[in-house]
Amino acid sequence: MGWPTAMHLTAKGHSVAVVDNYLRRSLCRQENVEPLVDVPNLHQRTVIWESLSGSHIPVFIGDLTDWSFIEDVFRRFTPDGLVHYAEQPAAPYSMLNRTASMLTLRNNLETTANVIFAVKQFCPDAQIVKLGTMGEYGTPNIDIEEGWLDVDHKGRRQTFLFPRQAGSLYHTTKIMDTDLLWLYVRMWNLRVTDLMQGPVYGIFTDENRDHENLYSFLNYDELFGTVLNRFIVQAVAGHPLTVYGKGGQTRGYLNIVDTLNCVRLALENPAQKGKLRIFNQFTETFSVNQLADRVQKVASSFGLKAEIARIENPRKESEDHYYNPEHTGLLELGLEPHYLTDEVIAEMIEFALKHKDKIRPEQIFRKVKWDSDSN
Ligand code: USQ
Repeated sequence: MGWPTAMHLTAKGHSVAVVDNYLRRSLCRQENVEPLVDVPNLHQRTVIWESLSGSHIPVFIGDLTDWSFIEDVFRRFTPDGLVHYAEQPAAPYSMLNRTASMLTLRNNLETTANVIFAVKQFCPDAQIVKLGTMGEYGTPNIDIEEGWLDVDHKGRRQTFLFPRQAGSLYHTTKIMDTDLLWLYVRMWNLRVTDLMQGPVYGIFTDENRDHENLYSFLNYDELFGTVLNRFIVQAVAGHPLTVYGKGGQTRGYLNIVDTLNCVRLALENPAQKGKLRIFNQFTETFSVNQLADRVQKVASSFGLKAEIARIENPRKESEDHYYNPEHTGLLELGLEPHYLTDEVIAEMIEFALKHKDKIRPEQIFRKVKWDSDSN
């Protein structure tokens, strides 16, 4: 999401620099799960974008867990606001084995802590927009509020962070990030927006639509691919759609176009100083079964069969649960949702069909069991 966000913000008139250590690319290579379409490196992408838009985006390649690197970045480009995406982003990867778990823990917590310290030192008025996850809340049997819960207890009342109970180590690091941010909002009067995002789908944005070299990654493998993107590629590859367990797992989803708008709206309408503002970032909820049915239906209009397979769930999660999360904050800021229509699914299928020869079916399901002994 980093590169699409950078293009989107410059297209809206903001000055943007990007920082990356290619962690996701290198983990994908290490695990032999490449995205569907290879994309150029950031230097090459910025040259293409500058030729199309006239916007120059400085690139800093390095690791945000390295304090001397982050100091250097903030000295050379001191922002009014920053978007922190610098995390190992895959729940299944975080449950792969001990090495992957430790990498996720170290990377995600250290980058968040370094960002907090850098903001305090170099730009204490800048807002941190942090990408959290709806998975922080888990699937509780009560309505999920937008970040906070009023608790009445023995005749007294206080507002607390909404109870959080995640289903993977990755999601748990995001809970820990929220706790770190909340501590330093209270200690140092920072301004922070924590975006609890659901799974994102889609490829095309206003900025990349006609330029394949500017696309974001489309992973369809079991480790880095999210469910809808996976189902689309599976339908095209003739692989049965991999519904885990009963398929009643319900999540809040959003189109990549809405993700970019949510992040921009949060930046352009910053949280007050001393406030941790939390938004639930999704536009509609679906169960896995509903997504599989939708993909099956649209795939059939392309002459694709798309069988649905209910396979043993490699994860440990509720497969049949209550799910009613609030999500009004971003709509109040002006978000105009792009919903999951049949046309959107069809556009994704067309994209996957165009790249059908690059699909490697062995990437689709490699049976990473979340409670496996190899962990
Ligand atoms: N699922 C299937 N079949 C598949 C893949 C997934 O049934 O082939 C199910 C999963 O078991 C889960 C649901 O679909 O119940 C969503 O899984 P996912 O892989 O699309 O998403 P998840 O692992 O939860 O993580 C993704 C992103 C993560 C983001 C999160 C938002 O990778 O970065 O934080 O979505 S949320 O899920 O709301 O926590």
